[in-house]
Amino acid sequence: MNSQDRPQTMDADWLVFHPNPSKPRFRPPPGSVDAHCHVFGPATQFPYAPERKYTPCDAGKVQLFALRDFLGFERNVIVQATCHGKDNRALEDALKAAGGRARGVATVGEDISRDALAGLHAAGVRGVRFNFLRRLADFTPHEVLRRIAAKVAPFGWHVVVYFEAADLGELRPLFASLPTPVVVDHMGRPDVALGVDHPQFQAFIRWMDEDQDVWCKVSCPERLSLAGPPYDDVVPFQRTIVERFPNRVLWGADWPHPNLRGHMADDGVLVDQIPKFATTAELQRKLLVDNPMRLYWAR
Ligand code: 0GY
Repeated sequence: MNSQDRPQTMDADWLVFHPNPSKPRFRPPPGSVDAHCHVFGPATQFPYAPERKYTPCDAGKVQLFALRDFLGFERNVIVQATCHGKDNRALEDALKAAGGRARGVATVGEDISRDALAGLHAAGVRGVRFNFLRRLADFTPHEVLRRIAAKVAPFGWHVVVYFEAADLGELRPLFASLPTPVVVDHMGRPDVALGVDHPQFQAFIRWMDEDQDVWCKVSCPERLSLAGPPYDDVVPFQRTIVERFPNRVLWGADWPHPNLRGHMADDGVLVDQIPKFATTAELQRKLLVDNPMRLYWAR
């Protein structure tokens, strides 16, 4: 069987998103944006990419928009997941169906034309994503990434990056060379066992201090936590970043939570974590409304 022929059915060990998340007690401020979530398939309409490293369960736009409303959010930023490769059709379809209430982050190759980028822009795409986790994507040469960033910069887009904390030192020169803002997924995946004072997390903070074009998603405690729900061991990391960089932080639920192991996150519990690290109404408004609106809806 070649990769094109791989079954589109979800992996045997795949954890499906929570069937009935709890209703959060925390009420997000009006106009709140869930700035990191995905759509998967449905595979019959939008097949998963041949080069994917995993095959998820279908998790489409209808379910995403229902969750948005249930959790008390008004908008989504839908991020292209690696299982769809550079085929952004499921993303575009969801953006168009959202009627202006969603923006997108796509994955593109360096051969993409200006017209194709303009089409993505019209659909609501405002960024491209580069993934540096080998379990998720094959290595793309840095010069190719730079050329893609140069192509999207004139559209006012930014670059979203997903990497492991240990790789930041090696990647910083690449990020510094990009002509766009850089948005970091999941706080650069700190090792929470090390604590916020450890040089690893302090290097991340120093980077954000030194480069005003770096933004951070204080998301995915469910991936980083060693303690499990309600993920209190991740709060000091989130709180440090939110209080120090209140104008460059975003939050996302990461539904449908690809590749979780051990447990499936309750999206309501994730929302109820927000006031633990964004402790004032002003910080919450910046995190959930002002910042994502500036980055995704003002361009
Ligand atoms: C996330 C995290 C993961 C997956 C992806 O694009 C993806 O496949 O981002 C992960 O496995 O850690 O942000 O959804």
